[in-house]
Amino acid sequence: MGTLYSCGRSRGMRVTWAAEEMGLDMDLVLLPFPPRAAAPEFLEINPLGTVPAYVEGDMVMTESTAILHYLAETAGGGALMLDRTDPEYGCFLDFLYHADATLTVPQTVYMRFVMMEKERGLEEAGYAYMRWFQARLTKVGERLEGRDYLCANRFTIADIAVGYALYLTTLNGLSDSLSPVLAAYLDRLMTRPAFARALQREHG
Ligand SMILES: N[C@@H](CCC(=O)N[C@@H](CS)C(=O)NCC(=O)O)C(=O)O
Repeated sequence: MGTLYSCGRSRGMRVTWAAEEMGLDMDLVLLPFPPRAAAPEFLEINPLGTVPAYVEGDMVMTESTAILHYLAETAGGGALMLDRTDPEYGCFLDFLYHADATLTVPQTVYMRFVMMEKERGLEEAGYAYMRWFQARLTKVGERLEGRDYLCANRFTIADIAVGYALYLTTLNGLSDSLSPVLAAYLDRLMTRPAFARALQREHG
């Protein structure tokens, strides 16, 4: 059994949600935010101080989407993935990586400069990243026209990875950026019992 170090509602929620979908047991260690400053002992596990960090034996993983990929392959029996022979396999990987690099990172820059560190006087940069994020929603929006899930007509970890990026808008006030198609998709994901259990596990 592995151990997940995380903070409530952080990108670690991708992992707690996936674990609930898979019925996978893992220890969850919740840290105060930001762990880099509030839990300095965590730097011994992840020198970056970021969450999530997933530890299994000697292995330490610190990228939420890579952890999803690893668990879906090794513990989930492939049920939440597409096989590499699937015609949509490339598309599946593309959305898996798109989730953090393109859809989450610009929101974190917005949150940093507009919400958390206003005193730095970089709000304009934060708003520029907000607009960047809004424009980048086009690809998932178009993909979900007429589809319930991103790939192969079924729920996969690509939906968890992208779904978390959309869920983040409900925490940072950017949910008006979601088109009706994206808002309906997010609702569909958030009503999954495993999503509710993951929230419950993180917050009691
Ligand atoms: N690409 C990494 C990013 C990890 C990351 O930056 N996590 C944020 C929380 S969502 C964090 O730990 N921030 C605190 C900090 O930067 O010190 C992932 O997806 O896991």
